[in-house]
Amino acid sequence: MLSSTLLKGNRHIVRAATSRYYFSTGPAVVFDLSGSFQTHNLETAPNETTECSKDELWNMFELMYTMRRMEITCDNEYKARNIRGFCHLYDGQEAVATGILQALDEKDSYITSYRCHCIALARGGSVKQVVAELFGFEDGMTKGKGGSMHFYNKKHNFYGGQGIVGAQVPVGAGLAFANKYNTPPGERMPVAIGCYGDGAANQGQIWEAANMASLWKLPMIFCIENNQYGMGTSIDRHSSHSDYYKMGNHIPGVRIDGMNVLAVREGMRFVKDYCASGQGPMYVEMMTYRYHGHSMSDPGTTYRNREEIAFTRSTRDPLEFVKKCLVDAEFATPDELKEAEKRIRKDVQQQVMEAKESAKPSMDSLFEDIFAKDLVSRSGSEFPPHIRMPDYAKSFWIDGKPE
Ligand SMILES: Cc1ncc(C[n+]2csc(CCOP(=O)(O)OP(=O)(O)O)c2C)c(N)n1
Ligand SMILES: [Mg+2]
Repeated sequence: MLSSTLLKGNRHIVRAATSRYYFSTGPAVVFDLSGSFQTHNLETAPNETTECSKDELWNMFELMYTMRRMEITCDNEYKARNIRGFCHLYDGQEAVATGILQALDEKDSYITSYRCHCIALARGGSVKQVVAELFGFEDGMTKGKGGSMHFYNKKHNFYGGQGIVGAQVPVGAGLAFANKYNTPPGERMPVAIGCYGDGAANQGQIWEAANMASLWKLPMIFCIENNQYGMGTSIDRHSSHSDYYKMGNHIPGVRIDGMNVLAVREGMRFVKDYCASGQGPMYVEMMTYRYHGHSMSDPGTTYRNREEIAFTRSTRDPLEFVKKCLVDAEFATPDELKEAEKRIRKDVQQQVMEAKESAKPSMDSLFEDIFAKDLVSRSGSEFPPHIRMPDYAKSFWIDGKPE
């Protein structure tokens, strides 16, 4: 059942602003996090209490509710055929990204899988930019040329959005290498976090990246978002074990309640401290759940039942949890929360309308922002040589049969 425990009240903390979702001032209360963590190969552990101010908690709620509404809107727009192609939604997992983003800052590199809309939103994006990208419009975060799986924001150190399962992990280790390389010896390093799913976690490339990260003591966080399922396959069917936080073997690990945003934030502060101080990488397992199917082509109910989804929603929902924390701490009344939800819903709707007013990218722009720019003919009749176009001569059909 959802429970938040307050320990004692009214301590003052101030944290510097780094973006609209990070600022915080004002009195704080202390929340109990006991039972939220399990550790592997570690002598210390994350704090089992956390201080949180009113502004911080409101920020987390507002970001998480915006994520939830944005994903629900994407679902509707997909069903209305305004969004085509792949589309993997993040609802249910909002506390994971939000807590991570609260514990890290924008100097830390972030890379993730195809389930990336909400991270793009929080790392310098807007609902309009995310949704416009899904529509394939030029106001989108990657100018309408990336789509659902390929968000990217270098200014905010967000490196995507990867369609190939697990591919982001070695790239993440490369980002960690760069962060170490560019930091003077002895100084705290920015960390890199590579998020991937339980289904990806047994891939060979991840072991290889972990080996190098450990050997070179890279500030790399191997973050497994364990939502209990790969693409239609439960962890019992696809993994010979289920203790993902122990998968680094000698690399230390932490398992965190990924439905409790305060536990994610506190746990990730601990992990960041460890990795930034030069002790090497760490494995993190976030215990979470996704409400939608794997992607839009998966109803999500053939390999799990509706009761399981309903039970998780009613007992572990990350948004209901943060709302309960706000009310318990007397940071908000239920009416204030309803008002805020109404305001956010309206704002998301408004931004989606604005996204719809954007246009398709021009034909010319299709060949911009690619490495092989110089090879491109601008005549419009030729394509860059590295793009294999259909051979119409071979695919010409006469009377329903190939020529
Ligand atoms: C190399 C590769 N193999 C297979 C796929 C197809 N595929 C996409 S997601 C997925 C399952 C991944 O599950 P998990 O890692 O648990 O992530 P989740 O979708 O649950 O977030 C598969 C098999 C792919 N995109 N890339
Ligand atoms: Mg999964």
